[in-house]
Amino acid sequence: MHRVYAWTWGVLVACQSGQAPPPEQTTSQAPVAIARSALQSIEASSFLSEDRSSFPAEHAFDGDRSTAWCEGVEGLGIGQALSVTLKKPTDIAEIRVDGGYYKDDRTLTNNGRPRKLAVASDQGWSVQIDFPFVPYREHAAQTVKEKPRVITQPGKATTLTFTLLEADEGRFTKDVCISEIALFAAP
Ligand SMILES: [Ca+2]
Repeated sequence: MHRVYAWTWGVLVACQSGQAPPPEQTTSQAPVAIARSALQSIEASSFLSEDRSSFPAEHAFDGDRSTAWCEGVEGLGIGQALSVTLKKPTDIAEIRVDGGYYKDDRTLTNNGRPRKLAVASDQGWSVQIDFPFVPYREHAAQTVKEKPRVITQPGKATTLTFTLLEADEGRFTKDVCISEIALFAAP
């Protein structure tokens, strides 16, 4: 079953019919950031490649908001997917996504942005992420702890697949981009 979350400014709200938001975590131990070195592989169904630059899947996991994965098919890339495989099964506690190309204000607004992503684990669970538009200036001011996040229950995964379900085109292109995805393990 899919659980659907939407976030407003820093606030996570469960949107499943009539349910209250998920309770705050009661553990005093915070989720632990999963290092790039814990990742086995990063792949995408397509990526944008232009004359002087390309936007491969690895750019979504390099810790740098000035680089991005951009899907590379015609139109908004609905159904295009990004997959990350960890070196061992891991209890995923949080997933934080930059839903757009957050290099700077112009880059963000010129390019396409995801509006809804599906996140599926190879261990059988999945969630959906809704993205309201967050202007660059507000987003850039967020620390990693403040970034909007999806809280899983937690769920175990070796491979996580992020699939574009809905997207908004940018001012100049329909190439949909994600600057960064951060994964956190249960403590
Ligand atoms: Ca990046």
